[in-house]
Amino acid sequence: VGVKGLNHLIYEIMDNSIDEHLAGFCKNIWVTLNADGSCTVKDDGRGIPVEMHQKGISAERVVLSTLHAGGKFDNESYKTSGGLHGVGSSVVNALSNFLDIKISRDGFIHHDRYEKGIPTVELKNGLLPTIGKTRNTGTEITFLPDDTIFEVTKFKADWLKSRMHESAYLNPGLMLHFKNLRDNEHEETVFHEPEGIVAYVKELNKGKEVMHAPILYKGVCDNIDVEIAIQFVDAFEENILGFCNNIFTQEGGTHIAGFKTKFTGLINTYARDLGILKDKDSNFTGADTRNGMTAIISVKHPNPMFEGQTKTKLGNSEVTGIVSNIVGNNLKVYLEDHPKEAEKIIEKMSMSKKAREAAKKARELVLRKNSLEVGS
Ligand code: 0RA
Repeated sequence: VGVKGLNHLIYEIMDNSIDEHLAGFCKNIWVTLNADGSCTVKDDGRGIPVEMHQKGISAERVVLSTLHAGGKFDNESYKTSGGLHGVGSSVVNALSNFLDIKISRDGFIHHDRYEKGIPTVELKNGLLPTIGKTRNTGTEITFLPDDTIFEVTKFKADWLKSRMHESAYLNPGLMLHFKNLRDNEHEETVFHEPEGIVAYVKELNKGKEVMHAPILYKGVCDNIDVEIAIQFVDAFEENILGFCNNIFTQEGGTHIAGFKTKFTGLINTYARDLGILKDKDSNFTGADTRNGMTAIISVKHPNPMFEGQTKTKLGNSEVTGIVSNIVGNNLKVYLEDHPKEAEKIIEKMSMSKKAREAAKKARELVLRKNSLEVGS
């Protein structure tokens, strides 16, 4: 009921439109903060189905007033639903003073409206009334959060814009149009990132000294889509962001694990083959190989399992091997095709290894000296 939850209402509606994009039918999403405090999310997808669905109720009513109705209509074309909560628009509806919906489909604009989750429009033969004709298709939802439930009712425009920008990076074919019509805040921005996660990595590394052009790996296996972008900078922090179905996996998971293990393993093999690591040398640790690394690992999974305290840890075990294979197939080729970059990157790992070993020795020396002094 705080401001985070308030903004989340928009994300739930937006995510449905993004699902429609993932299904291959929506190119634009318009999100508008209206002067009256409501928010409009519009897309140019197929439009939520309006035909009679069950017991004389329009399909749209089932989606907007039933928990977990989300993607159950058409599982085949509705593959990569975020699925974090899966209750989406019906929850937004229940938590809104009003929710108004216009669906463009089959040549008509179909209209429905709810107040605090209860429909206020009369159906005719179980069908929604139409309020005009159209050649377009799409869904337009306007809702005003319930001020008796939420502690605050003013959406955070900055958070919303960041989220829209993130969605643009993760969905390169999608255009997200932001508009603020609130008093004294008028603004219009379009988020479109045709370069996808490569552009995301560049943005994260802005102002830092980058060591090479971003590396991009893409692969599909068993209906699971994997995209990885990597760029090293001349710094020591490690910044690896994971996503599953556009959801940021704060707690990591199997995609991140698969990536890290394979990356470290392959670098060690490569460094030994080239004689950078000698027989007497120990391996690079995972942290050695990731010093200065910025990476995005984005997977699209038809049936994601989210675990952990905040359900932001990807749990699907098969993902580890798939990500690992994709890294394995591509990283070796990259290193062989880009010897100059490979040398710079591995040089940095060697430095990290040396620094780590020197620090360990120094620490041991201090501890030994200290124990001698205590003994005497
Ligand atoms: C279920 C089935 C179909 C479309 C949608 C849902 C759909 C939902 C939302 C929510 C926001 N925008 C949306 N756009 C589409 C497919 C219906 C068909 O086969 O035409």
